[in-house]
Amino acid sequence: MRVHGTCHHDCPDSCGWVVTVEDGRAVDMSGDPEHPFSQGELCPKVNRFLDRVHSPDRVLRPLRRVGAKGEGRFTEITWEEATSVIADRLHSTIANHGAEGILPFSDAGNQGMLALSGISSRFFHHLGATRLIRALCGPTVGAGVRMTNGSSLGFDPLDLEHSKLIILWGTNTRLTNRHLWPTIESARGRGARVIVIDPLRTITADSADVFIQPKAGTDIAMMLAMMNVIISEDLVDREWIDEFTLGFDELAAHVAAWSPARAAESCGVESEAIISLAHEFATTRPAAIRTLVGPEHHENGAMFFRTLACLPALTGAWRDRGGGLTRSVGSWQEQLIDEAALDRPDLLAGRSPRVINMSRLGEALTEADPAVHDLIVWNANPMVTIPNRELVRQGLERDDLFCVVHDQFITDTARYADIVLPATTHIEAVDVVPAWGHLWLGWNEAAIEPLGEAVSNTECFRRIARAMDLTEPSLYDDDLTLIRDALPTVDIDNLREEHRLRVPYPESGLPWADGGFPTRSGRVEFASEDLEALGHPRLPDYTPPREGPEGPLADRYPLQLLTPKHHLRFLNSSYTHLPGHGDREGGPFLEIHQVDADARGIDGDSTALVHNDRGSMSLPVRITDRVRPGTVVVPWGWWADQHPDGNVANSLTNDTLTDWGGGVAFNDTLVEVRRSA
Ligand SMILES: Nc1nc2c(c(=O)[nH]1)N[C@H]1C(S)=C(S)[C@@H](COP(=O)(O)OP(=O)(O)OC[C@H]3O[C@@H](n4cnc5c(=O)[nH]c(N)nc54)[C@H](O)[C@@H]3O)O[C@H]1N2
Ligand SMILES: Nc1nc2c(c(=O)[nH]1)N[C@H]1C(S)=C(S)[C@@H](COP(=O)(O)OP(=O)(O)OC[C@H]3O[C@@H](n4cnc5c(=O)[nH]c(N)nc54)[C@H](O)[C@@H]3O)O[C@H]1N2
Ligand code: SF4
Ligand SMILES: [Mo]
Repeated sequence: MRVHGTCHHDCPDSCGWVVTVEDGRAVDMSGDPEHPFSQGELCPKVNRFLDRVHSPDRVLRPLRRVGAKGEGRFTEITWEEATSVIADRLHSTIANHGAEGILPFSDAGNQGMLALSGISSRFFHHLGATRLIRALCGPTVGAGVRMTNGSSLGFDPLDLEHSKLIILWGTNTRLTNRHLWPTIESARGRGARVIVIDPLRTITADSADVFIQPKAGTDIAMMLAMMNVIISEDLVDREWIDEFTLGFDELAAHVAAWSPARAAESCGVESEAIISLAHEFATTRPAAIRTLVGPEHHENGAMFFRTLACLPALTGAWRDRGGGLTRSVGSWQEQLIDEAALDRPDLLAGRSPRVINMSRLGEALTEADPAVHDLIVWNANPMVTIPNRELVRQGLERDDLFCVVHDQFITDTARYADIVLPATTHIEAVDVVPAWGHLWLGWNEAAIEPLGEAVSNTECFRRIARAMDLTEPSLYDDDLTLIRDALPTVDIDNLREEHRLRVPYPESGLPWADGGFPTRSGRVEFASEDLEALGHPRLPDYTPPREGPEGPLADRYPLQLLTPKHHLRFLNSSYTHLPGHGDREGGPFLEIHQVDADARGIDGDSTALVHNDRGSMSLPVRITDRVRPGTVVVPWGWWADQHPDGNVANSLTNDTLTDWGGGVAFNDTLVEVRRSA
């Protein structure tokens, strides 16, 4: 039997796959050649997905902790025992401290629609638990673009096929969005040029026609100077500006002060390079800017994207198919989803529980008032993925904290759990996957029965609800009912049969050619009263990060640390612990420029201590010319026991929130490095 599914990872590609099942066992998995985006290819992570499914390390029964928190010693218990312990504890927290003492914590470990929300949201709404802001990945980009365009919608990335200039601005396409690369190569075959802008010379930068390497967090200065050049040399599209934008004169006056020479000082890119970038962008048609997530992880992350979104409006790039800005297309998909029907916020019944930002988990567990008593984690591994992780660890070590983790493995986070619940993998549960890198909504059929006693996220919360004797009927809706309710306009039987459907998108491929921007003015807002009302500059503006080379900490910690996605065989914190993945990537390391290494007596055979006030870690050194002097890199995703001293990249990272949008400034992290061996 061959069963079709759609990859669930938090990855823009949402590839189609086909699982071959014999006697109830999955014996093969391969890319679905009919998938329009992934075209039969999976990636080096998911090529070995069945090893993940059948891994001897899978958690297949509920577990109760018997060792100290963090030690990772557990004993098997029944589902009945597990859910009754959880039910008793949640009831007692609600009775003694109120439901806000419960913190649900989840991310996009499985970004299927049901895995992400549905029963879990209903359950916590019904209890009146603390609400979590999930803003680690993407919301800041959307919030920034929305302040300019009123909407975060960009164009279909496959239309890059038509582009003659493609600027990959802070995205590592060949690594993080690999199935888009053939489209870019095909545009190139027809004469398109590719420019990569990144503080790190990535594998994507290696393939570019032009590589521009600003200091991280400074691109806004470069964008302002581009606008300065485009306006002062009258390379603007006057007609488009008059018809569809607001505040051009104000913007023009403002960017007049941003000469390329001034920007060059901030971002470290020569003024000539900024000028030619401006010329090329303004004089090539169609000209596209492609971006994903990386640059949002700065204190000025939302302003980055608000400013970036001004560029295509100045030059009228939106007129052309393959011109304008293309980023996550999640919002096109979400138009099909009736979120209220899926998540049932009405179950809050007029209550308005507090909200906690996931990036501040450490603070929430150690300082929140009222305190967090119970932490329920699924779809997430915060001990590896959340900044300022030493504070997260302190919180998880609290004796009086009750922690439940629902996962497929004993992750670094699960080691701190009182109860671990076994989770299915994506071939064991039905779901629908809304992609954010292309326009196909994918069906995911369950190919095999759940292994052991593993359950899907929906079933997990149904079981906890039942153990708590909750009588709200919608907590017990089955998966197909949830899918039908959440996708009211979709023919579900057809979706299931066809394995996917293309979400509505303008046939012309021109989302904004005729304006219709849903800002208050109905125009692209170069000047924004809404931003001003929120206490931000009304015009695009560059503020250097406080934890940056121009900030007060730079004397003690002169090096800027980037912790990007780096490994072909890793997907965030997943896979690092599996054979064929972590072992083949060779272990964590510090990349440092020769100049910075020499200044510290470090060479390629050294071990270095990377440290700041939040934490420290020892790592083998790699001397590199992929970064500028002043920047160091520690690839992220490794677990504690793969690091020499048990600390991970996020032990060092900054948990300051972004200017708006609720994201976090991982990349504004200053450190010092010294030789340790
Ligand atoms: N320093 C640094 N930190 C970062 C980033 C960075 O670039 N640098 N990137 C950030 C970004 S963009 C993101 S998206 C986050 C990612 O953070 P996470 O979403 O937490 O990371 P993942 O490894 O994708 O998935 C977390 C867990 O979900 C589990 N899981 C998978 N499927 C299921 C399921 O069906 N049910 C349940 N219950 N669990 C499941 C996996 O086993 C895994 O342990 O990390 C962020 N953290
Ligand atoms: N192989 C693999 N693929 C993945 C993932 C993975 O872990 N491994 N993770 C998935 C997830 S969750 C996501 S969100 C996507 C993310 O996809 P991307 O956004 O493409 O990836 P990132 O590594 O987060 O960031 C991209 C680049 O932004 C750069 N950057 C950081 N700060 C700045 C800045 O100030 N200016 C500029 N111009 N660039 C900057 C980084 O150096 C990095 O090379 O990838 C997905 N795909
Ligand atoms: S992780 Fe991304 S590239 Fe790999 S199979 Fe899944 S969707 Fe495709
Ligand atoms: Mo992400």
